[in-house]
Amino acid sequence: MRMTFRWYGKKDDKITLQQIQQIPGMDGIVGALFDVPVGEVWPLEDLLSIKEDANKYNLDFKDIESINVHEDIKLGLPSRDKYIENYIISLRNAAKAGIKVVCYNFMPIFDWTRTDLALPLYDGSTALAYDYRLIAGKSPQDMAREILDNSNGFVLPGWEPDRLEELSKLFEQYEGMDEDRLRKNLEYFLKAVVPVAEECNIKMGIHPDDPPISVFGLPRIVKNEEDLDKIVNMVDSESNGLTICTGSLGSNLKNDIPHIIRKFGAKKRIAFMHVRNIQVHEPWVFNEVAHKSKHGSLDMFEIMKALYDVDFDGPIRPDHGRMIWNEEGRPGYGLYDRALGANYLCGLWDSINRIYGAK
Ligand SMILES: [Mn+2]
Repeated sequence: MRMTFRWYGKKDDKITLQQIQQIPGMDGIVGALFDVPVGEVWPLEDLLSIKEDANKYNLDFKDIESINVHEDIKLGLPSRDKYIENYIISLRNAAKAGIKVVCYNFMPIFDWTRTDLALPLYDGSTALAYDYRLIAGKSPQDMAREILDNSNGFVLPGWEPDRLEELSKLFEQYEGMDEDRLRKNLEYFLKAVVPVAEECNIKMGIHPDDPPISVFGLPRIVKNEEDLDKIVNMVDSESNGLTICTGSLGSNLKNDIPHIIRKFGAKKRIAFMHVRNIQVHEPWVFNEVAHKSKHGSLDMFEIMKALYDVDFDGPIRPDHGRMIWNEEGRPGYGLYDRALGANYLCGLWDSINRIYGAK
């Protein structure tokens, strides 16, 4: 596997490539072109420029998170074909730049939802949290405003200010959309892009819904094993893959992550791993924690052992970290706690390979 670190680019990330290079065991960065509006083509030269910068610090750039899917594709509007064409050109450009994995999601309107971006934990650190009781009675606009006000001045992916201005219109467009219709729209998209991804030797990896439950009445189709089954069956190709995000799927304790890894890993359908821990207090009340098993609800050893068992050889990254040591950064994406998380995952991986035999 290759250990990676999500990086927001020279302009938008205060974390430097040198800092990432100094994290033990780090193989590469996960990047994206944040300046390209959703639906537009990703220029090859911009991808090459990230790669060149990363390579200067001995870091690979083989994984993208995310080429976002235009809302018209999710809505199944006639204009979707134009955006799918653009997506295909972006995939071809990505391949030319050496990209192997492209993460995406199919969540209507919101990429992810939290009710608190800085919940104080027992040790003075802060973490992202979700509590369904705090959403009840709130409008999406209230929610969006809260997230924008608490993002420490950073733009958060999926919560770009200009998109939020269109919230009411977007909600109107989704009126009457149920899971089946949304699923059909995903299938239409996959049938168009997966053959190209396959040709380009790229694995697409759909990110689970975060949290994996309907929020504000919007349909959600990447919530559990059953949903994942339906998705991998839409197009029979290893390029039609999954991003297994343990913190997203794991916020529903009914999702057995090691089992899910073994099942889809055996079919070579895991494109990308996001590995982090969360503490689930009761259904749909959870907060993020340090990566170590003892701090949360997930058994991180079992998760890494499952990856070992299925010979996972794709990218993995520590996911959201807490804010520690007075760091002021993009919520979930500071340097310190993610670096600690990466190191913990590397430690588990080394131990597993020592105990069960290096493959
Ligand atoms: Mn994730």
